[in-house]
Amino acid sequence: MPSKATTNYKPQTTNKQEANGPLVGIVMGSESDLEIMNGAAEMLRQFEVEPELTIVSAHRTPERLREYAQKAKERGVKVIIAGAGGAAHLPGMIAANTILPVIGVPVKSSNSIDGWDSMLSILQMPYGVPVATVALNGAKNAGILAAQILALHDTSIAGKLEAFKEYQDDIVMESVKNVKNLGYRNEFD
Ligand code: RP5
Repeated sequence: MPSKATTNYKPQTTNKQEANGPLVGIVMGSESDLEIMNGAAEMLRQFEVEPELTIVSAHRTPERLREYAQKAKERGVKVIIAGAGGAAHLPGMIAANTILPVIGVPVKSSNSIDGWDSMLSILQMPYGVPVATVALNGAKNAGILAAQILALHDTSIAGKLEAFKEYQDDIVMESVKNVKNLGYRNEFD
């Protein structure tokens, strides 16, 4: 039998954001979107933002969608990332029910026709209800964009984004060296 102390144990977190509730909500139409949408969560963790992540289906759980979108702001969420495939109405319908910024991720899913269906469903929002749409399967960029929005009011996240930019520069410059070493003419560097 575990002791009372053991059963009452709750993991302590040093992450201020985790203790205060999620700043970013990641939702997706189906568990089958998780492989792609996990990219957004992984990216955010690189900036020490622990998002919440769950399934909300525009078509299969319309009431849950409404409740999630309408309660997100009062729960302290600042940005919502929504991903779906096929007839991808989730990001748009989330945006219809909140004033929080919504980043849409078109997912190439089992029911997609090449992903264009999902992309256009998310991209072609009518006037008044914007969704910031990233590339097909671009969940990682959605994570970065969400971090950039948070960084407007968080110098710690801003610093991590600056470091990330420098890292990307370093990676490309490494490739420049590699290609030059292969013997290609380059009088620029
Ligand atoms: C969309 O339909 C989901 O977002 C998913 O991309 C796609 C297929 O869903 P499942 O049939 O795999 O649950 O609503």
